Amino acid sequence: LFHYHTYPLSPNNINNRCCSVVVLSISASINTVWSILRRFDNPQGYKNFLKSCHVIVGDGKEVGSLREVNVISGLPATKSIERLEILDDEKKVMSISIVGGDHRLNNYRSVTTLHRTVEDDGDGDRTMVVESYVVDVPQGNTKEETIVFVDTIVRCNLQSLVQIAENLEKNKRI
Ligand code: A8S
Repeated sequence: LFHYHTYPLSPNNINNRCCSVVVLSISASINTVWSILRRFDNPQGYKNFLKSCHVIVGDGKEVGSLREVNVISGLPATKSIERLEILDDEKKVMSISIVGGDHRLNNYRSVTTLHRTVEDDGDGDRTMVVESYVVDVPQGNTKEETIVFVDTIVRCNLQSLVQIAENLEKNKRI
């Protein structure tokens, strides 16, 4: 599954592209986590920086579907147009690319994969979520600044995914 997190970088843009990866462990089953993550039509279900989302092309499940997301106020952007690149219910892989919007993240692509792991201390299900991305370094910024900015957003999103999945899992057990 980890080969999904490799990106072709051509020699002529390697200097102004950057990539990174965020990994978190979740105390919930892979199916519970996937049920939240797979909703291309509802990213605001766990991403706190988003206020709304509309699918504008496709059904939100087929590759090539487009969504327009509206960002909460206070951020350096108001909206983003995003394309579904991979949605694999069997392998639990999702990938999106950003194709428009009024932000500075050009040629952004991310891949999120889920991995079943075992609990150290008990018999509960655990899932590891791995999200990697590649993006152009905006004019006037360094690679390091770009990675700090994007890692912060991705980490916030995944931390929120952890909370929601763990709550859903607890409620299922009752
Ligand atoms: C995601 C990942 C990212 C989203 C970023 C990096 C974004 O929605 C926010 C601020 C921006 O400046 C860019 O998986 C953009 O959502 C929160 C509007 C794209």
